[in-house]
Amino acid sequence: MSDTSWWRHAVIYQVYVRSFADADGNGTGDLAGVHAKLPYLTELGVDALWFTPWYRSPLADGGYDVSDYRAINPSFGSLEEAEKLIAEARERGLRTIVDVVPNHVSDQHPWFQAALAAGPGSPERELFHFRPGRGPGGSLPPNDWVSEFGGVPWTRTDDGDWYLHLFATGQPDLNWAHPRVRKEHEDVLRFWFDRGAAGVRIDSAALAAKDPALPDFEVGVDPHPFVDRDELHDIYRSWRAIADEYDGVLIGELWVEDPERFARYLRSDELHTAFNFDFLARRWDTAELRSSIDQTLAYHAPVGAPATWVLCNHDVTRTVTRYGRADFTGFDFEKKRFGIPTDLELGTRRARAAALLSLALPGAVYLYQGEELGLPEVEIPKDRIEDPMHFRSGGTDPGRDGCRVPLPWSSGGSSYGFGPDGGAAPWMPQPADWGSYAVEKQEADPDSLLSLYREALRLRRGEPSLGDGPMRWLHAPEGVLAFARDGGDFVCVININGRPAELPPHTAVLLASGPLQGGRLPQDTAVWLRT
Ligand code: ISL
Repeated sequence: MSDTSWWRHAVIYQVYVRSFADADGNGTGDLAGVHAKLPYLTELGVDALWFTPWYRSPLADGGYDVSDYRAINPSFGSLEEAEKLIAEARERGLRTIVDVVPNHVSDQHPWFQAALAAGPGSPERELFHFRPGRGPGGSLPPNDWVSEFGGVPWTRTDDGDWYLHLFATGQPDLNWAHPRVRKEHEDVLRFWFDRGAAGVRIDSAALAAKDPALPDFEVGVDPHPFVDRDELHDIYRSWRAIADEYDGVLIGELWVEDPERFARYLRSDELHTAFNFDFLARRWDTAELRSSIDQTLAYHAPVGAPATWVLCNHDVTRTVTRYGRADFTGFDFEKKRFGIPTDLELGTRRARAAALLSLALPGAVYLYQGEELGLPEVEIPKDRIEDPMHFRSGGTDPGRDGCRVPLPWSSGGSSYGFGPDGGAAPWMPQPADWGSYAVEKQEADPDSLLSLYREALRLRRGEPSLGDGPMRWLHAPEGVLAFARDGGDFVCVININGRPAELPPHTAVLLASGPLQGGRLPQDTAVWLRT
């Protein structure tokens, strides 16, 4: 019998296809590469694979600019390969999550090309947000909104009309008030559920609906002209009806700050679950992390949705780097700059402890590829940066390529095993010490981060009380957090910023993120205990 609530306690591995494994040696990761590594993923012990967009795309924003949802990007493979991959992964117990991007398409999408060709006032333009400009000769953008990537979110076409793009110029926003836009996305959902997808990750899920008047932004005015608008709930209810036909899961990437408004999407007739980004934005501090955990559990409980724990993804600074930065004080999107001093040894100790913490908390966990290897954020040479965020910041923000560097599978070779030896150089350069993080090396080392993840995931599978379910805080010394699962039989203790701590009496160590000191738990270390 299929477990329809698997997503409530799953560990979902995020595959950034372009950087995972390159089987054909063209420098870009591909589906054949993922297929070849299915044994690795099975052995790691995750439950599902979430593929960042693998569709046809000019890759102006790493694939979040889709030109055809029903085709695989030719540099990644074919639709047949995707179907085969979904089926074979499922045979190994790995479910597949696909990514859909309702807010926008690529400027190469046939709809947008047709809209450009058809000209101002045409029905083709109604699928997007085209407007005349303001000011003399319409030379100013139609409103004062700011792009999510920084700068003006409007681009003027040759015929004088402007089009809205909340992200890069090559990502025109769709008009969700248009029935064809709704219908098309419903068809796309069915297309991928019919091909075996177990769920859908919904990109920028809070942005798709817009105030049709596209008014200037006014601070504090509710509703916001383009964030978290009520129209979205109706859209996601129709998606849920489709997902339910397939027992499919809807996972929202929902940037909604107010926890109560966030939770409004998590309902039995809307989204099943959504990423919780609050946790990864917190400083390495007991009070900070505890308050994030308490708040997360508090707003999920009343709606009956499981919490989720995300330490990293393809948009944020790698965990070991984040936790190794003395000045890390919260969301780093806006604060990213070149040359930030980082203590990677410290960051790695903390990332190891954070892994055990997040895997012991109630709910589901998202694991971004390379986190299990402790990869650091890479500082990409300026002339190799591709991320539109870098360019829209005027070149001050390094952008997000530094967490998207092709994985090292072997200690040597021309691309550290990412592609065949002698194949094309990886699309993003790998740093000189990349081989020291290689899978091959970590597999042979019982103390590696990969070995820690494997063991933690193995234990988690054998502990039915982990994942979804209650937890109870235990008394702990200052700087230390301790909580029990499984009616008290399973305990996680993490020393965040305290003195070396005694372990609770009558407990046996199941797993530790680092060495204990004379039986005591040092700072930046977590332990799983059986009482
Ligand atoms: O990375 C961010 C900087 O502002 C986030 O706000 C990010 O833009 C937001 O999380 C939405 O991200 C998603 O949609 C983007 C894409 O670039 C990201 O990679 C994706 O995760 C546009 O499709």
